[in-house]
Amino acid sequence: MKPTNVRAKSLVPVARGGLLDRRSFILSGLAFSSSLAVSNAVASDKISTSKIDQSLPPWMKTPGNGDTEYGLPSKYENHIKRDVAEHTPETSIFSIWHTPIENQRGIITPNGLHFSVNHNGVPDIDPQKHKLMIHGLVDKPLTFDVESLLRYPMVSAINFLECAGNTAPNAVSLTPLDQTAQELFGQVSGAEWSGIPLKHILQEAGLKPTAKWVIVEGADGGSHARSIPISKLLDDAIIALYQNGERLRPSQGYPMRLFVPGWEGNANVKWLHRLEVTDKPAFTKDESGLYSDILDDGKIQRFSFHMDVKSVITRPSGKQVLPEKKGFYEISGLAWSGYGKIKQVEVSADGGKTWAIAHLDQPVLSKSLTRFYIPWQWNGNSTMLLSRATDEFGRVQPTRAHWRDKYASYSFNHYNAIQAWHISSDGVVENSYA
Ligand SMILES: Nc1nc2c(c(=O)[nH]1)N[C@H]1C(S)=C(S)[C@@H](COP(=O)(O)O)O[C@H]1N2
Ligand SMILES: [Mo]
Repeated sequence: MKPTNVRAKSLVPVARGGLLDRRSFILSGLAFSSSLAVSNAVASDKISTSKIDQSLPPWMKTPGNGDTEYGLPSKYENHIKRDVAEHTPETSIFSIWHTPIENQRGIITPNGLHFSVNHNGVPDIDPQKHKLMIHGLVDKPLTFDVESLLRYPMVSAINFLECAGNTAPNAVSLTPLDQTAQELFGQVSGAEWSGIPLKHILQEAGLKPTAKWVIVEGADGGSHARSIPISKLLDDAIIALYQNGERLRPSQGYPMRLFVPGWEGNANVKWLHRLEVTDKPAFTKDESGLYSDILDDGKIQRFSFHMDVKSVITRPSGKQVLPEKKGFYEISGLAWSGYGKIKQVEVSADGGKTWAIAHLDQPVLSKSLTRFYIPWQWNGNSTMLLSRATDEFGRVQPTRAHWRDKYASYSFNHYNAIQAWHISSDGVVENSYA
């Protein structure tokens, strides 16, 4: 970008606390030529006005290196990686890897950075030996190998995937933990998933009139399994074989997984090998234990498949530091809903007293991550940044207090409350309960 060094003239406030109309950046001709350490800070008084440097950097004076067969990110980006949640030797097989959500732009998570939850480790499956079986209440039981499935017509869709336990620390910890967006929100990712609509496979097998549910089982030692209503499988569920244009990564279920758009992560059974059509749910260990929600009155909600509407500001977010007071920043984040499209994201820069509508980046897709942003001029005082998403069905994120009223105090799945980041006067961003 060419530094133009034209100062802000028409900065249009849209809410208190310094939130600006998004055209402020463009209309005022602000140019940001030098990037600052942390956050996507915009320093209007650091715009370079020095003479253009005509000397050549060393890499312009010699031929470059050879390329590699499978590309990797720049070595200068090596610090951007997944982090694994703390575990003990007893729980080490159950691993939770968080995606560095604050370093992602757009709505697609690179495959190597997709979050991952593995109850029984990551199996090493030979695709030549892997089989998918479908049996139970069908006219004709079927067995497929990977090769024959790859010959079916496929569809693709960009969807988010979120673990029911994403952001659990904010549900259960009585005081807000000082953690990053990655640690708190990193169990959600976005990808383009390609595969075979389940309805084609179910139709081929022929459903008996009593068929209502399918018990879906993975080929990991420990056999993660879930009961899924037939209606979802006949709707938008796929047997996913590709993720962002390449075959699934082992940690995402290679060679195939169930993908049920908008539904809680654990229903998206990885390393898929068996579909048993039944008339009732099996109440597997995975659905009756860890993944049933305990309500405030002690009753248990048997199934809570949908991931509800949710959002988080990813920049600035937990443990980042705003480098400059009275600086310009772009507040940016992600919103999603397991029911459909995001209709609106509101942002507050004064702790929730006033709100402005953020800009939604295209494309805004159903059951997909949606990128929002809004310009902000920080006045240097301590404050709180919040985001509140609404989906196309009018579902709005609750406050943390409302969320906690609904569930038992120790319940932690499906936490979707409004997130607040506290900004201290020295620019430190910290997780907060508004
Ligand atoms: N077979 C199998 N499928 C599984 C799991 C598992 O441990 N085994 N983990 C589930 C959970 S809890 C989640 S959140 C998602 C995570 O998918 P990802 O690892 O591709 O992000 O996979 C689900 N499918
Ligand atoms: Mo999960």
